[in-house]
Amino acid sequence: MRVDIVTIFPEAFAPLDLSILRRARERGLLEVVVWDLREFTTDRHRQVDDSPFGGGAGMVMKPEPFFAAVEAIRAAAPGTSPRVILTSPQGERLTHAVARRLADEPHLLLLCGHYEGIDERVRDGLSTDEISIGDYVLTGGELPAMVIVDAVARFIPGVVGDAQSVALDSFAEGLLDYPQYTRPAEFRGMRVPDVLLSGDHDVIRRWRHAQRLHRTLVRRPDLLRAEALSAEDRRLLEEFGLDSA
Ligand code: 9D3
Repeated sequence: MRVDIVTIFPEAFAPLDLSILRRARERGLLEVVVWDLREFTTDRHRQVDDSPFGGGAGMVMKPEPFFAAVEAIRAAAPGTSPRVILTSPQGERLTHAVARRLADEPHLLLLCGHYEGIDERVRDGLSTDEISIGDYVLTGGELPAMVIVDAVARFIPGVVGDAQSVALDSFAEGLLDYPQYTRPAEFRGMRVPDVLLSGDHDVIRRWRHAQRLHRTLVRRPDLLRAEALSAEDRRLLEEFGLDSA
């Protein structure tokens, strides 16, 4: 997958050179190109924003540099037609399902906004999608763009070493994770549950599943969909003393 990112802060994307994403890029599974929006201005002051028509506080990001940047990126990647994603607090909320859908695309182009907002013509004439990462206000679209790249990259085959961990991941199954332990078996008086030391893998599997259900019921009952629960799950939930969703 190719990902192009347009931003006024290219240095903010240093984290994409770390860890799993670095390895994905080195292996050619993911190609990320970061573009400086200011390079696409034509005036002496390299101005990317201006005051709003109609008045009001703050500044609005000008449309021309975004259009010029997207045109340059399209020319640099002929043949593919990118999804053009505007990061914005007003976008569709990023979820597991949205990330998985985007991972099927060969080319994503992310536009990072700032200030009070972006000229509406960028939204109308340039973007195909608008995505928010959650209901809180950030100072810009850079962190959201990195969150999107990270969440999407996990679904590219080969990026996460263990494909099973992607398939079984909390939100894929609609359940939170079970508690995990490693050595030592006792630490500062806190013991690892005996069942995990028993060696009985069938019992362990059932214990872990019950833990996931219990955790999800207590912490995130909104994730429990009745139709995704087996008869055994419903029995367990009743045993926990509460009704399922
Ligand atoms: C909703 C606030 N807007 C009203 C004037 C102004 C505004 C605030 C912050 C416009 C843009 C921003 C910068 N945030 C993003 O660009 C952003 C974002 C976010 O703030 N929260 C969650 N997801 C995203 S995606 C892009």
